Amino acid sequence: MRRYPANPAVIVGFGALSACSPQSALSPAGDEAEKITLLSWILFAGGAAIFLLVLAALGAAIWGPGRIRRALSGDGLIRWGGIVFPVVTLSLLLGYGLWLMRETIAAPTPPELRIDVTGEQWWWRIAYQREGASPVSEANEIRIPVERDIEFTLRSNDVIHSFWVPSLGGKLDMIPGRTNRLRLRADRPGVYRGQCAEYCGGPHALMALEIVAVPQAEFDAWLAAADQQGRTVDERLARGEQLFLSAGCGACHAVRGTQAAGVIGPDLSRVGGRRFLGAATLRTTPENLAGFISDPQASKPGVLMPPFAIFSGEDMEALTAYLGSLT
Ligand code: HEC
Ligand SMILES: [Cu+2]
Repeated sequence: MRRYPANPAVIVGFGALSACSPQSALSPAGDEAEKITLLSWILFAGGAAIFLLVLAALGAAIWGPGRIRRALSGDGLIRWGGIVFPVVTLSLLLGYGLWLMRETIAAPTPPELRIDVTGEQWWWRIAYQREGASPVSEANEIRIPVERDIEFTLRSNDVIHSFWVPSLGGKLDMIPGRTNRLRLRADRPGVYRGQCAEYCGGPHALMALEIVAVPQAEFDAWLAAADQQGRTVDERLARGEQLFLSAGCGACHAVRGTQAAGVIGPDLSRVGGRRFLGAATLRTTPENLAGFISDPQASKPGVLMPPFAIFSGEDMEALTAYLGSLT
């Protein structure tokens, strides 16, 4: 059998990575997540205590004096330790967990913002609901104002997905034909990474998302700018837009202010302003845009976008410059 060297650098490295990971239920950045962190620690501590107790009983059963060994092998231990103890502990924990999470399920106050999130294979369709105005379509990156109660309306268009941003709160399944609601709140600005938490086929592991929490004023300005899209562009960007429209990208993608109004793929109206492409798979750079367009399978195997290896170098430059300008 091969033994792995216990390299302290590796162990310390992993420890440090997990401690500062932005996707961790143990680094909460909001009320909901704090409750879950508390519950997690209670479960860890309780689990550890029971584990030690079982080890102690095992040791006593093997090496202990005859009197203790007889007691451990009797019916009493099975009745009390095997039935009564688990039933009581698990019932108390269930009650405590439900009590702790009651506000996530039925919030007493109306939300300050509603965002619809629909699971798609393998990306996230997003719509910001606005009072007195039409919703704003987006994809994959969710902006929210800090210190506001946000209600996420979770649905699915195909199979079961699960919405989970651990630093902000619990996870909730997205089930075809059902609408689930999840309340989250970010206490401080930051980028919180999430992940589809229910296997949904193919590149499920590459179905991540980011929630970007910003101050309210910044959020309002960002959302309002959606109505001002369709700006004047320079020659190269105009060429890029024309390539985008003539290549048929608009059959699947929408860009506000253009004829492209497809709904099969992610809305690209602000794709250049997102940190990542392909549901948090690739950094948004001109090179990655070009690579994703000419061969999406290479970066996201199984993805439902066909390859477009039809563009010359110059055309691709114009196309990616255009997409990058959509912020
Ligand atoms: C048949 C439908 C279809 C066509 C046509 C299509 N795409 Fe896509 N595209 C998709 C789907 C589906 C995704 C989502 C991929 C994923 O992340 O799973 C996608 C994702 C993308 C993304 C990443 C968006 C993001 O925010 O993650 C870009 C950029 C993109 N497409 C550009 C293009 C361009 C440019 C064209 C035309 C040359 C094009 N697409 C044509 C279906 C299509
Ligand atoms: Cu999934």
